[in-house]
Amino acid sequence: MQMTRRQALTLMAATVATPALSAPRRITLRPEAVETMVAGHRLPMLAFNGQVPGPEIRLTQGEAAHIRLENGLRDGALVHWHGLRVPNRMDGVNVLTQDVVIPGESFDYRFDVRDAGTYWYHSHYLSYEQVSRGLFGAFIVEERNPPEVDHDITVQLFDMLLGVQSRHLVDRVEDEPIWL
Ligand SMILES: [Cu+2]
Repeated sequence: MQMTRRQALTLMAATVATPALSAPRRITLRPEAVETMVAGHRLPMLAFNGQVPGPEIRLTQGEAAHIRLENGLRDGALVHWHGLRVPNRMDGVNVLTQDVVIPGESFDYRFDVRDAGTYWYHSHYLSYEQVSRGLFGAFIVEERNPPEVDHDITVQLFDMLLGVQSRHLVDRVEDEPIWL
């Protein structure tokens, strides 16, 4: 069966679209350890608000972002707003722009979203591990006067390389890799 591009996008949206937060003006992101079943493998993941990818953040151009990071990890945490123009102290880069948020502590990110577009947010502390375990999400800034479209959907693609015991290769780099 031939599929149109729109049909394919709709199908993909049904499987991977991430729910938007209902109250975007005051947002809390809480990273914590979770276990997720993927293709029969129980994987130790890290999730913002219990979900991988994290919740989609959707604001309107010119709006103020008030986003509290509550660290529910047993490790440090930070959030970097990839591609967004933010004040340097809000950029979420360990050592360079802020101290890491220790377990149980929180940090309030405050910035105005100046540019409409499709962005993402992600951990910037031990990101080779924390991002690859799931600490990332979509950040959409809508135009003040958005164009008319049939559908506006978000699709995020994410792959993981696992070892033979379903261990993430961050843990066991000597494992023989398998592909999901
Ligand atoms: Cu980035």
